[in-house]
Amino acid sequence: MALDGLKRRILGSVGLLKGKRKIDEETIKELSRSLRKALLEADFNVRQSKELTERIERRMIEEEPRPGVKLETHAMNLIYSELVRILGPPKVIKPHNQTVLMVGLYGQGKTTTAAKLAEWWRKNHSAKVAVIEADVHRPGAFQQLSQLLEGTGVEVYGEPEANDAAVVVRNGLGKVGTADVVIIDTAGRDSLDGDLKDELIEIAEIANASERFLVIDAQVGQAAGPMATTFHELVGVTGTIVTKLDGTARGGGALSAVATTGAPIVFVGEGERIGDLEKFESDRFISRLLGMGDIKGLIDLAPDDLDEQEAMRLAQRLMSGRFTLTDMYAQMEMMSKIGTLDKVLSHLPDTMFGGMGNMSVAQKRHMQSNLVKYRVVMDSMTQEEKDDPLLLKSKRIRRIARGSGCDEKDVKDLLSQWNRSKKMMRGMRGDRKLRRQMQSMMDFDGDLGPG
Ligand SMILES: Nc1nc2c(ncn2[C@@H]2O[C@H](COP(=O)(O)OP(=O)(O)OP(=O)(O)O)[C@@H](O)[C@H]2O)c(=O)[nH]1
Ligand SMILES: [Mg+2]
Repeated sequence: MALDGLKRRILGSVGLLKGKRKIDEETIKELSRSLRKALLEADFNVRQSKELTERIERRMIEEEPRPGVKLETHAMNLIYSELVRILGPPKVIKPHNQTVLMVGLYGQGKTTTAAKLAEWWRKNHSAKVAVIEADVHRPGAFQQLSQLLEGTGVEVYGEPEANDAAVVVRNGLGKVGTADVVIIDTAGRDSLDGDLKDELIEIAEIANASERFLVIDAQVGQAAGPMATTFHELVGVTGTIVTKLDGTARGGGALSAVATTGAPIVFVGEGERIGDLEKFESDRFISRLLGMGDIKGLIDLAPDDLDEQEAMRLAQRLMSGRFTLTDMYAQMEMMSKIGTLDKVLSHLPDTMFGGMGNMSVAQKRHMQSNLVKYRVVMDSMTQEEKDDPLLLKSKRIRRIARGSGCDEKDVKDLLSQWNRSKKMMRGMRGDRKLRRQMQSMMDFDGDLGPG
């Protein structure tokens, strides 16, 4: 993952709090200075770095950590929530009736990203997608785009011999404008000179696009802010796409651009191939960036009565291999305590609950009502049975159903749910990447030092 440098420096800054029980003014100042330096080095702009650290400083003074939460963890949580705040809430883009205009400077990845986006919508939403190549300046642009999309079923419109981009856009819309999503790729330049400005304004007017995406190379650095402002003034940027996050240790510049335009990051590019596109979710991005993992986010969202240690213990149990009904009960209880399943699921690795993150709203509701039922059933079981559900034979299942006022089917459903979860947990244990992730989350509390 990119932005490794920032992570290391933030951890280093927070490490200043190590072993401290109470926060003093001097330490806060030092932390603040160190954080600001970390942000600047990751290409956040000066104003933004200042605002961010001032907010964190103020919150460090005003907000007490929850009982049992270490100062370092507290600081980390504040930094996390402030970074997420900068990036704003996620943007929903409907896969129909959508015209997307791609803009950006020379070589940032517009054409590649136009193709990636087209394929993303086609594949994930079965949308009918077309791309119009409106770059009449770069020789071979149409060919580049066609090659990227070869064999995907995305329609490509272009006029390789044309020299008026506005005409190409008008013709293209006439030809493929009925697709669910139409993406328009435009020309880039070293800087936005007069000609390109006029051309872009004209295209934007004809396209009347519902989204205008600014494509920024993660390496752009401090220049990102002013560049974003210029494009924003021309076309009104609605979304930011950061490319080449696979190849750089920075990227703060792109984050600055977001703060400048207010246009959230919608996707990130992580490679040259057509599939190397990721939908952007700020909380996941930041927790990954800070190496906190997704469980950490879950804990931050939990109400005070869900104690942090309990959650950690549960995570550890889940990874330990033993998985009793009681463990599943705890897992369910934790989820129901937190209340909205959605929030929890969005913070867990997909694998952990068998891709529940992809469940529909109706499916999630169904799951929530099951939780209540299962709990009643389990209250009628002995401890032994909960520890080893395989002990339950049909006669006993009937008794439990009667005792809990449920149907036999409910008891059986619970048992098969347990069976499925157990298999999933086993699968998780075999997932080395996930294990490592979980391990680092569990170590997180005690291990905050630079490096
Ligand atoms: N590693 C990596 N390379 C990328 C990514 N996105 C684009 N590229 C590469 O960056 C180079 C430029 O990409 P293009 O899509 O042609 O950029 P552009 O903005 O259309 O360029 P112009 O049309 O010349 O303005 C190509 O070599 C791409 O393969 C990415 O996410 N990761
Ligand atoms: Mg291009």
